[in-house]
Amino acid sequence: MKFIGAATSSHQIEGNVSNDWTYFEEKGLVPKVGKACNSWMKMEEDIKLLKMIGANAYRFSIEWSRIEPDEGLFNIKALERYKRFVNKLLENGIEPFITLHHFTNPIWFLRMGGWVSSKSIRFFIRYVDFITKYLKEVRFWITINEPNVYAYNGYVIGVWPPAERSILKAIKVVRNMLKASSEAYGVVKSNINTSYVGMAHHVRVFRPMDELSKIPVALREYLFNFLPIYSDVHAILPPPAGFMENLKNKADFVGLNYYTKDNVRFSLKSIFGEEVVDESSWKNSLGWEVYPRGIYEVSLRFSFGKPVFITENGIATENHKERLRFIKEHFHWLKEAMKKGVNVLGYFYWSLMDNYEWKEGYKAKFGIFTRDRKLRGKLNLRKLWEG
Ligand code: IFM
Repeated sequence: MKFIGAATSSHQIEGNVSNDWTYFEEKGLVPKVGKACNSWMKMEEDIKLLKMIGANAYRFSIEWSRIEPDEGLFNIKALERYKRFVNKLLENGIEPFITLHHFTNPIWFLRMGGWVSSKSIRFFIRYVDFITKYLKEVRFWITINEPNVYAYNGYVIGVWPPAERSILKAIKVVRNMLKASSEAYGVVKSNINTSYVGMAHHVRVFRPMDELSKIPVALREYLFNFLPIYSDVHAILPPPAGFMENLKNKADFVGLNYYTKDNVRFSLKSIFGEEVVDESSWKNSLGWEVYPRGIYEVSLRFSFGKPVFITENGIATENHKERLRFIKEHFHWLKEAMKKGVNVLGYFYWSLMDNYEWKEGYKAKFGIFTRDRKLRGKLNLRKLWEG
């Protein structure tokens, strides 16, 4: 495997941001982020951490609200900060993988209707153009992270900003994000012709509890897993996000964020059925079932013949030995997928250090390092992969 490293996102680690999440913090919807890991001030220290774990790649995101705090007004100083960081990574032999959108938005963007509005595409493209004209040394770009999770939490169950509950809006959000990503692909390519561009998709294994439960599983499988990836790799918008219309560009690779398996039972209360907890299974500290074989299943099912990056995979635990076991078992199954022909080019552990886990605040400990950058126990990703 060529690239091995860890992943983070701007809102979760940088600290002192002002965006739609901090706006909804004030309304009491989500926990306060505060200083997070203070990475905006200490980015360079994060490079030392990456070297300690044998990483040759780092996936992180750019905070749109820092770059364009007011509509159309770009903050070049903020972009220079990222550029210095990128160059430091490269000097240290670490390949930067930049995510352009990882859940958070500038407040003005939210006021303009956010991702529900069709104007969102134009706004996003302008921002992407500004970034990629300037950061030409970066080859690997992830346009948008987990549109399915973003739309579900923000617009279906309303537990994330902007706290809406409308299936119709959720569909518009997914549609606009997929269109924006496809257009962004063209912009990145025209600014950096050596670039490699795709999305990061959250995928789950869904297990039906019995024959009848195959119905809600099929629905989840289609809407949550299949639709965004299919659209990304084929440049076609399937229903209900579209009418099979063509998009502008196809992704170069499939990025998969894999964490867990949901056991699903048919229920008259919801077309999506209900989740059933398997008491005997291995779970992370948030109660998510740990199912290492799943990384094999999703890689086989969703690679669509494209190169694959595991853009996220991780466990919330404070137990170092448990984290080691988690990584080893996922590596085992990833190698099995490669034996079956999946072209896996890279793996990113989530996360480099404990950080702000959205609705859960700071209680989930996904980090190899703690929030104050202490190593939990010896861990070298490259050696674990090769061993
Ligand atoms: O922390 C998140 C990340 O922002 C997106 N993917 C899942 C992670 C763990 O929940």
